Amino acid sequence: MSRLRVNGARLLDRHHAMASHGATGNGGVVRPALSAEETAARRTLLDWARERRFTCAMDPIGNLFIRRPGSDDALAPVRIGSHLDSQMPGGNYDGVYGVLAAFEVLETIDDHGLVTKFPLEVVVWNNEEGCRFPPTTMGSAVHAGELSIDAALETTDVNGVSVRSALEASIRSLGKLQHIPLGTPTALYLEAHIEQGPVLEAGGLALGVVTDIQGVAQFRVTVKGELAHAGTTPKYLRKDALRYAMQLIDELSARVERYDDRVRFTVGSLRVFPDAVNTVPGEVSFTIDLRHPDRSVLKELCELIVKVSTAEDSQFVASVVQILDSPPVRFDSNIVSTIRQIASSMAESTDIISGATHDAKLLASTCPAGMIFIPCYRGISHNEDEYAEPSHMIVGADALLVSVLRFAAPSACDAAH
Ligand code: HGY
Ligand code: MN
Ligand code: MN
Repeated sequence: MSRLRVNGARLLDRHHAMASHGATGNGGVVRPALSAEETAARRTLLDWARERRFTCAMDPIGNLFIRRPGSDDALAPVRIGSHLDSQMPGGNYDGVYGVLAAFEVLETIDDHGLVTKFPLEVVVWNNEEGCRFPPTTMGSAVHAGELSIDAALETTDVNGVSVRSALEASIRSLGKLQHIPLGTPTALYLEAHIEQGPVLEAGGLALGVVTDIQGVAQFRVTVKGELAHAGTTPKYLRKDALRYAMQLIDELSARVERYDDRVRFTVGSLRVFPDAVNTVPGEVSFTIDLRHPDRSVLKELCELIVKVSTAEDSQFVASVVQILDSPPVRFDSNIVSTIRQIASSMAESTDIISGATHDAKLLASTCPAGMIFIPCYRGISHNEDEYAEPSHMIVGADALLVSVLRFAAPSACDAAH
């Protein structure tokens, strides 16, 4: 059998079809978790899977599992996948590339009638982005037992819609699904994803072997001042919550970024109450997204955030709630070395630490896991200009295919290599 490789044309066709769901007309998508747009993307994938007679299942938090049986079907499955939800707006590669590369792997194996010892499952994790319903990686965190399903289901978006009601509405449009319990075992998990950073492209590299995912902590800081009239209130009487929040953000970013240039500090959301042009803001809340690859440094920086934010002040009261505490993770060394050997035999590749977080981080707490990166244009992501070369999309899927066969069907793998 000639070396097994994916059907690149089919992968690109399916990628083009998927991009229609939530298309903005500016090159990207708005496909928030459990929205009509993401539900349509899920339905499209499930229909492709049903044409293949793969079985389609969902767990109680809305993760999808598309299964092709193995010769020893009682074994825990080898799982590959990513997410279909996007930022608002987002690009056409973050998450969806990994789902389509995984589905293409299953189709290629099916096309060649290969029998794998392990069952194979493509997984679509629910709400990886966490922008509609915080936190990020919600579905995989519930699957891994790191987030309670009740807390997740009760989470609401800015319009007060809960995950529970959005999930119930979405399920009604997905067609017939088997229902499986939470936390079913996984033999091993692999995820293909765009790098979302500049390293691979700058190095002229086609594949990244992900050794670690850096840690991420997220906070919401609330500052209370006093509502006042914009025209009548002199400066000395004002308790302008926005002014204080701005000073706080300046101080926090200066102190955190003094640590080293690996720190990533982002204030991505700022809410002002009452958000009126002629009223002095009485309350402001802002989020902090803090990242670092070193567990102890991240812990120290989190303590600094809380200490500085809640420092005594005669006029203002500031409170901090941590919304995510996700330490760095190192992937299983056998998985990493296998991917490294396969990737280096296929293309210019290198080891890399992921700056973005992924569902694979949560899976790594339940089974051996690993990731394969492909470059993206100028490292742009969470942006409609996100772009990956078709040739990189295909070689990434090929590396995923050979890696899956190496673990799930060792005998067939010689043919694939
Ligand atoms: O936040 C992240 O790193 C991911 O893209 N959701
Ligand atoms: Mn992603
Ligand atoms: Mn993302």
